[in-house]
Amino acid sequence: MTETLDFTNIDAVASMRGLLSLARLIGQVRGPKRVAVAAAEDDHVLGAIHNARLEGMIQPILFGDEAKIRVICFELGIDPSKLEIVNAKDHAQAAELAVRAVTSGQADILMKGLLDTATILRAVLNKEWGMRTGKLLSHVLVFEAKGKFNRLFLMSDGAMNIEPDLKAKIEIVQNSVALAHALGLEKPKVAMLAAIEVVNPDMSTAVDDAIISKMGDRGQIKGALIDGPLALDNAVSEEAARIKGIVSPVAGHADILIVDNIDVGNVFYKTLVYFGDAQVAGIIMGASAPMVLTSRADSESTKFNSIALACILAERGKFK
Ligand code: COD
Repeated sequence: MTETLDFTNIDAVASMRGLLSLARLIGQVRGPKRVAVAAAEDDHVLGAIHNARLEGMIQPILFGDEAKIRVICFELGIDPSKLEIVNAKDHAQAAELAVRAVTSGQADILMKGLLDTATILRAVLNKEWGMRTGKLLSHVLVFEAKGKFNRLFLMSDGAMNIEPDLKAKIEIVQNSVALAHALGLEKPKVAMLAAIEVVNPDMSTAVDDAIISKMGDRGQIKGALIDGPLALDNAVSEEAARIKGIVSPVAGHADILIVDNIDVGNVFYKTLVYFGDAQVAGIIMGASAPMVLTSRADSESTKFNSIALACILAERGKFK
């Protein structure tokens, strides 16, 4: 059985505010949802898929190197006769076939397997047969830092948008807020992260943060309380916010952390996992179906949690 999030570790305050734990949400998956996996020839991917199938959460269709998939199934003790496997000659074809399975209605969810992130994202963004909706697609990480905070956090974007400009950042905020709403948090608190908590005109990203914060105040971005720039400590620690004298409903209580670029977000995400032992799930929002986008080196439990998150979003029809 895969290691999943602890069902008992639910902060009563967070629950009252509507933000359940990821584990409790996983327990709400009704399933099964049909998942198209691109380049499934990977043991963590197949392990997670197998466990999710046994839990009744998913019905997978595996695209990729059929011979390798069968060998890995054999090594893991998985019966391949229970799986639909479609051979693909290379990663690009596996990505295209998996995306087409989603757009043709054969699958409800897309999942990245053992291939380059850019390869599958280019397939998703394909103008003729991809999963575009006219919105910006962005990655949102859902994480639980056990022993430190008894609530979920969302962080974006550490995996898709490389150097988002102001317009892209606004959509990144909106996609994260949509995910928080889908998870039951009615009015998430969004912190626009920076190295400082004052607006320094020499730091263009902090200026963007201040603009987005003001757009939130004016109701131009709805359904959330937004503040920034905020440094990470002031965003999540009441004490740090108090010491700095920051008066803000978001400071010390942020649910959503927005970073300036992919490098900050990716290092943040991997620091959580490698130094913080956090439980995480990752998803692409804004496409025509939920997409599970995890790193190739991510653990089986991260992949399982991400599949469960995608199932919940597919069930609720809330992913764009
Ligand atoms: N949402 C919607 N449309 C988009 C997005 C987006 N996030 N990004 C690009 N597009 C559209 C553009 O408007 C344009 O029409 C077309 O796609 C091509 O745009 P380019 O030229 O910017 O796209 P690419 O193919 O050069 O790059 C898109 C990628 C997503 C591949 C690129 O941004 C990328 O490599 N991102 C990082 C992925 C990665 O390596 N992550 C690693 C961490 S796991």
